[in-house]
Amino acid sequence: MSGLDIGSPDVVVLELKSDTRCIVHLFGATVVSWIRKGEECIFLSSKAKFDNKSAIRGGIPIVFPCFGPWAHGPQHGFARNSLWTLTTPPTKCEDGTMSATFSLADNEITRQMWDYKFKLHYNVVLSDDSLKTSLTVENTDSRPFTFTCLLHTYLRTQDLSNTFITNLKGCTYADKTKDGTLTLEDRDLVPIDRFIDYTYANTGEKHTVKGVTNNASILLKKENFPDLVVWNPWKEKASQMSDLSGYENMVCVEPGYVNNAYMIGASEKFTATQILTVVPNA
Ligand code: TA6
Repeated sequence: MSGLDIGSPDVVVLELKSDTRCIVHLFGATVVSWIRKGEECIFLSSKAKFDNKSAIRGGIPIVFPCFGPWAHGPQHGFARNSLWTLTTPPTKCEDGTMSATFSLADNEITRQMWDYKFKLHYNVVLSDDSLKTSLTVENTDSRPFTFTCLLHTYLRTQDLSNTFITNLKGCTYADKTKDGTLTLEDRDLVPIDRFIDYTYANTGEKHTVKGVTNNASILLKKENFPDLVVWNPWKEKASQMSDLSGYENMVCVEPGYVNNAYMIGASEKFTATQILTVVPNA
């Protein structure tokens, strides 16, 4: 991966076996690699920057406290543009998985944008065939606040003409390629065959992304992330993004709590989880 320095102090490696590992960059607590049985499952742009200033292009960026354009700060909020802390180093668990935990608390910079006290906890768990990432939002303020959040997952694909997403039929999506027009999804399998920027509301707990690396499939399970965003910038938009290479080998399938803001009371916690599981040629 060009640009990623695995030896950097900002890089954390969870190695389960010689051919199964996950790499997390402390900038944004961004998962930048998930290799399962020797196959890379996550897309990371070869032009991604690792300057600890701009969001890493690819991997699993964490979106908080706002999905999309934000009046108080950068698009998709500050979580993916902040240096997180490794709170629990990679640890082999009794169930045979490898786990690590990261955290981000409010600071002068975040409070200038958004004057609330909070703590984010991010748990990454690697097993033989799965990668589980859980985001917990803790309101450490004396006041309630609202937020939207999402895991902006970039999956690596083999051939987009063989890439489809299941279990969206009957859901309504805002089509951001058509000014947010609300549309009913009537297809059993959603192809990735054009510029796509769809925000589906209240989808099911499970979606399969067919035709990813090595022509396997990835089962995406989500808990407390009611919505799902699907994005591929396609040729024209991709050519306008200086840090994106290879739109042909990626699809973003993003579990989120984005259609409605979540109101969290003082001292309350919110947790949402994504579990990605590789399903060999089904
Ligand atoms: O998740 C889809 C989306 O909101 C698209 O509209 C596009 O903006 C994409 O995220 C990437 O956003 P970024 O700020 O990372 O360039």
